[in-house]
Amino acid sequence: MKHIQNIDYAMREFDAITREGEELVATHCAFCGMQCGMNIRFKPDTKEVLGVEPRYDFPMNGGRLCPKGVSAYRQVEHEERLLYPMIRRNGKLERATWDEALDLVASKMREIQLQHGKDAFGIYSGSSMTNEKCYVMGKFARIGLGTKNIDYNGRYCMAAAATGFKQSLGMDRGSTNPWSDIKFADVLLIAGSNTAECHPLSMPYVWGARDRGAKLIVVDPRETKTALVADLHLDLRPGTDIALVNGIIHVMIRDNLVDHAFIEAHTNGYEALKETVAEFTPYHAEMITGVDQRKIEQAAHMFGKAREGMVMFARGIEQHATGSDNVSNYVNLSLLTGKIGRKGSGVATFTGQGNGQGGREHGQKADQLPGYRVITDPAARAHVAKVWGVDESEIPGPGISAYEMLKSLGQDIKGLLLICSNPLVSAPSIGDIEERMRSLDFFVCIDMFLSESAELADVVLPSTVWVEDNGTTTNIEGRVIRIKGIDRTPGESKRDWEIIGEIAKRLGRGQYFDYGSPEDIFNELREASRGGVADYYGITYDKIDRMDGVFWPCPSLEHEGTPRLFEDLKFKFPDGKAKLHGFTHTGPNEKVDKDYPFILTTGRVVYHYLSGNQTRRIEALRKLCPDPYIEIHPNTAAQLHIKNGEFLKISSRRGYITVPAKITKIIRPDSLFVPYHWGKQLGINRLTNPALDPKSKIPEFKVCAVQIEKAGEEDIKHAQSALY
Ligand SMILES: Nc1nc2c(c(=O)[nH]1)N[C@H]1C(S)=C(S)[C@@H](COP(=O)(O)OP(=O)(O)OC[C@H]3O[C@@H](n4cnc5c(=O)[nH]c(N)nc54)[C@H](O)[C@@H]3O)O[C@H]1N2
Ligand SMILES: Nc1nc2c(c(=O)[nH]1)N[C@H]1C(S)=C(S)[C@@H](COP(=O)(O)OP(=O)(O)OC[C@H]3O[C@@H](n4cnc5c(=O)[nH]c(N)nc54)[C@H](O)[C@@H]3O)O[C@H]1N2
Ligand code: SF4
Ligand SMILES: [Mo]
Repeated sequence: MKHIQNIDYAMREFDAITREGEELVATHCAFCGMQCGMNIRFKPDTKEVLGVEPRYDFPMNGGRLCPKGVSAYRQVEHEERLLYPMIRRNGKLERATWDEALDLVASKMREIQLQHGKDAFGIYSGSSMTNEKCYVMGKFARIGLGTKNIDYNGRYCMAAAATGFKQSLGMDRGSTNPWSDIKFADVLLIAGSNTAECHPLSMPYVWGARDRGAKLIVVDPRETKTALVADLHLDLRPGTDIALVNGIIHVMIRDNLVDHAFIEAHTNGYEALKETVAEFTPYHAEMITGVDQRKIEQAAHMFGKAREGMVMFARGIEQHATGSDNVSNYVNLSLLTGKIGRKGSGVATFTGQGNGQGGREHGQKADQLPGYRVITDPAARAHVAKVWGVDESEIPGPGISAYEMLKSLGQDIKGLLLICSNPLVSAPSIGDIEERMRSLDFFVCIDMFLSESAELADVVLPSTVWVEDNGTTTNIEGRVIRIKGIDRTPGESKRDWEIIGEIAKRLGRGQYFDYGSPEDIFNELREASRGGVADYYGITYDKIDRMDGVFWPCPSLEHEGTPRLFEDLKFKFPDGKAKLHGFTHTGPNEKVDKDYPFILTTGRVVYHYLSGNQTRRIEALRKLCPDPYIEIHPNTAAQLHIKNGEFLKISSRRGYITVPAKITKIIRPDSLFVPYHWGKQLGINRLTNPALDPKSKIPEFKVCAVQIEKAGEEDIKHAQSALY
């Protein structure tokens, strides 16, 4: 029963061809939330990995991979893999045995907790791991270590989308629709997403819709490759999405483009929203956003008049101090026009990390238990305690969010376990965070490459790469799929869940983590999530194989999963109605002024992934984009007499870096863009503003105030020493 056929392609009938002396394992990409299907070729005797090919039998990507996908396998045999545990001795990381390293970790955990209390040891986790590993991390924090302080890198990524969806729709699954629905839209509004570079395999869906006549509206301060092909590009000033959307809503109400019957039957809050947007005439919106008012009128008509339409967005609207409200305001567009719950109508955020969806559902969030349960809810606690076989009182309460945890290092948090994240590149204001990390009493890091963060650890434990283990991830659509691995553990490396099990054993809690396989973990996760919002109970490994993945919620073994949410127009609130919220424009936390006159925004390039700890090591990718740069508009460059390639010193109130100028019309004259995949002296997060959205605690990565000047010789030398 394979019910979702996403991309049509002629080659589906062809099976992958296996050459003599090779075997294939059918798995998914290590990188973004698309989770494209791929076959990894390997030698069955030595388990050496030889190459990769796209899978034709997985509907999401149907025979295609992006540049990161085709090179992901090059991590596997990489010479810089961590192959044995290391302990810091006399200031240097030195080879140690597993027993030495694990004994030290457990004894330091005990010591710190005894001296400073249970919560003084924190866990900082990540969503590039399988559901099974993310689940184990949440459980280990609560009943292995007994700390309330666990959070994860998804706080920087999906947190605002999650909070925004909850406040509008009552629940969060990144997309209300399967990706196969996109091509049935008559209009696509894509905001703050560099789709072509960050979710390249989503582009065939966008083009599919356009082939059927759909209009494309792109909202982005930069003329990205996606904006280039748009019917309408709204090139707003970074940090002004609320004003822009208010302008669009104003026009939709004024010109009677809203669906009054839908609003009446299925939403609350319309009158208050109407009042909020009353002052946002297109002219007023233009004054704030810098977008021509005629384009705002056009967008309202294009979206309002279409029969089916999808609103899609990503970090460009989410990584703001008003991130959750930005999300809800974009969701308002769908609700006001009744475009939800149908083929071709709905809302979606582009999930970032490979398991950015599943990783935010099963308990590694500070305030959450498996199944998207709330940790303060007595019924949720009782359910999970029963599955875990502990007394409910043993489960701590909510902890602090990722950036708040980093700010507490050396103070409330004396010891840290870091797994699957590299905050010394990816957190805001890394200059400050580095100092705090150095002040920890004890710091252990689990990674497969020595990251900028791992370099500071007291103990480094080598883990395996994604294709050396089995498990599941949940993709951008909410589809649970299987990651299949090759049975190999290079050197002395171990799988994350095995390492955590070993630590738990040494803490006297081994009985709760005594799993034989990822499938054992998944079967426990199914029970723990049962009856929750993200109900995985009805999903089994076997069913995933049979159905090309299963969409949650899937509450029983007979249930076929839920590709499309809200078909019955019952939203997850007690009265079944969605909530319209009105927001007034407050703007970014940090405004430009005469000392810091430019808006800096940050993001990605197609060739690198996140902190770059994986992709900067892959030669094929590094060659295509070796170093960071700053995008600057030709007019701005001319005014400041800046030449292409010239080194610029960019400063904010928190720090500075020096990188070469890339003069390009892509960017607005009042704004600058720097990709963030590098650390140390090339880390743009030395500058970014750590202001958090109070609702979701996502940092404002997308706007801060900076100044630029031609770099002096010393700064250029310092920068050059880190360039390739
Ligand atoms: N190549 C590549 N792909 C990736 C990743 C990667 O690192 N590299 N990471 C994955 C992950 S974890 C994530 S979260 C996603 C991120 O995917 P995206 O969110 O698409 O990527 P970003 O480059 O962070 O930002 C998207 C766009 O937001 C725009 N933007 C900046 N400020 C504003 C604003 O105020 N308003 C609006 N409307 N737009 C704004 C930027 O110009 C940029 O084009 O990508 C995933 N895919
Ligand atoms: N300025 C700025 N900063 C940003 C953003 C931005 O747009 N602008 N985006 C933010 C976003 S959306 C995100 S998602 C974060 C991500 O930032 P990070 O959390 O730092 O992301 P990664 O680079 O994926 O870090 C993962 C680390 O774990 C390792 N790793 C990978 N897989 C595994 C595994 O299975 N097990 C173990 N043990 N280790 C593994 C990798 O080698 C790497 O060192 O960055 C955020 N920071
Ligand atoms: S689009 Fe995403 S999942 Fe697909 S190959 Fe590229 S990085 Fe991998
Ligand atoms: Mo992300």
